[in-house]
Amino acid sequence: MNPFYQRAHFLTAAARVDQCPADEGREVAFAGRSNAGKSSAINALCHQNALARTSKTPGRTQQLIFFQLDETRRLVDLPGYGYAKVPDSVKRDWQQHMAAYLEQRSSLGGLVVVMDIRHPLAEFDRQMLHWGGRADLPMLVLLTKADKLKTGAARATQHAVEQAVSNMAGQVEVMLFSALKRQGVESVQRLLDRWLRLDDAIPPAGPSDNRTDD
Ligand SMILES: Nc1nc2c(ncn2[C@@H]2O[C@H](COP(=O)(O)OP(=O)(O)O)[C@@H](O)[C@H]2O)c(=O)[nH]1
Ligand SMILES: [Mg+2]
Repeated sequence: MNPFYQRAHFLTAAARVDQCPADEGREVAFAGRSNAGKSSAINALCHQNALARTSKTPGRTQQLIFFQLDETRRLVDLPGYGYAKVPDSVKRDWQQHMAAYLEQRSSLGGLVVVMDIRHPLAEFDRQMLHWGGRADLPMLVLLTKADKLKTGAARATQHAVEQAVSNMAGQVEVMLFSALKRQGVESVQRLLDRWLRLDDAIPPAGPSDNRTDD
């Protein structure tokens, strides 16, 4: 258990970018198509069952949900949309808001794009990675529901996605994750620590002045 992420709690929801909390401190945003497993991933990372509501019905929420970690740090659950049947007006509205948020938000320290490992790099995901790259954000592709594949197949998908994103602009990492099995939780937390600038504040477990890998 990581007590820092465990203290996450709901802060506010914003229907529009100008309703977001003050652009201060540091935050990390999570994006993903509905049903990709985004809420489950946020819950697993924060060791909570119902922080971000999970649902078997692909979502309707079009809000940015802010979770407070401490005085200056936040996680943000970005709105996604379903597989098909989204009216063009909704898509356009969403695109305007996401582009504006990713480009303008100075407290944004990184972007996590959550993908169902069985359906990675959909149009939605590529769009997010494109905007994240344009905004010069460090990014993480989180291949979740890894428990649905055998280890070899999961690793093969990870490599294929790594190949694909290496051709895109920006710094993108790719990790395997399972909310169900708690796979990848600590690796993601370590990355978020960096993006949230926690690594300076929290001393490592061992001696900090003479770290070598021996
Ligand atoms: N097997 C498995 N199922 C998952 C995992 N993460 C999410 N799910 C399931 O996928 C569905 C959608 O998850 P949810 O977190 O609500 O997706 P969201 O719409 O992206 O927030 C739910 O039925 C979850 O139980 C996982 O790691 N493994
Ligand atoms: Mg959700």
